Amino acid sequence: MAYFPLPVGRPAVMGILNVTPDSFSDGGRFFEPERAIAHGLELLSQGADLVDVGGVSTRPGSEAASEEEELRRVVPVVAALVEKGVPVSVDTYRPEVARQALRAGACVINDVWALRQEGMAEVCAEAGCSVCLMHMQGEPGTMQAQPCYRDVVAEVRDFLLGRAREVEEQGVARERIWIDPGIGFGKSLEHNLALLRNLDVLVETGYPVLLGASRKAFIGALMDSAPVDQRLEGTLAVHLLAQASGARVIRVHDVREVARAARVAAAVLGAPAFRPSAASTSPA
Ligand code: HH2
Repeated sequence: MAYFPLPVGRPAVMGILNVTPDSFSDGGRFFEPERAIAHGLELLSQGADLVDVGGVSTRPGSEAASEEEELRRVVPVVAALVEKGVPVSVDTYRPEVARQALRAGACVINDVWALRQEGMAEVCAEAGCSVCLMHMQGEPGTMQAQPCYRDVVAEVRDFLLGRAREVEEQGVARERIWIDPGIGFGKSLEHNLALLRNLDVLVETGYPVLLGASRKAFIGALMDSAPVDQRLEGTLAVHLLAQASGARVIRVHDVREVARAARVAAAVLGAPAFRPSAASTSPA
């Protein structure tokens, strides 16, 4: 599959697979390739539509691993998952990692730098893959120090539209482009809330919107400082509201719970393609 066709009537659920020693919520758990592959398959069985493989943590304050190390972490896991029929996206900003991951069968490049690295758009254009352009103010090492906007919603929208236009000029097909406000990437609590409250502004651009807020710090802050492994309810609330606003992809750690909730939400929202069939309706 060269690109990822989005489902209609419900958001695609993107399961997070961090093959890193230091990611903010699951760092180290899936660092061994066998464990990573097993977890990717588990995410699929829990209802993920695609699995997002990342080899470099972008948590606030993180330092990037080398390209060689990223390749070593990511490519074998991508190849193994693809071989087992899992649709795979790769969370990277490096063109060489994207190139090798696409060659191994990935169908989406998810880039927190919105394809700004030299050569990245060309690699994606040539492969014909889907791409996710994410907004970030600053860089992971320092982005949470003092995020500052005049109008966060307008600035994020304008940045994403500008990037979409540029990557289209570099050969990426318009229908392959997704956009993402980058929750927590150079944003305060109020910035995150403003973006979530006004997600329709991004949806109205016509590009499919991806939302990734799973277990992030602002959810903990709104849940009496709940630790990272106890933020499920907040994660559900944020992604279901994003779904109601029109998000087409939701990127989460807790795939089983979010996928089931999203299915119910889709029925309530009235998406015809997602009503249970007559045969499967029982009174219970
Ligand atoms: N968030 C993270 C990483 N990649 N990609 C997109 N498109 N949107 C996001 O919001 C996003 C992302 C950070 O979360 P996680 O992968 O769990 O942590 P880490 O960066 O520490 O590996």
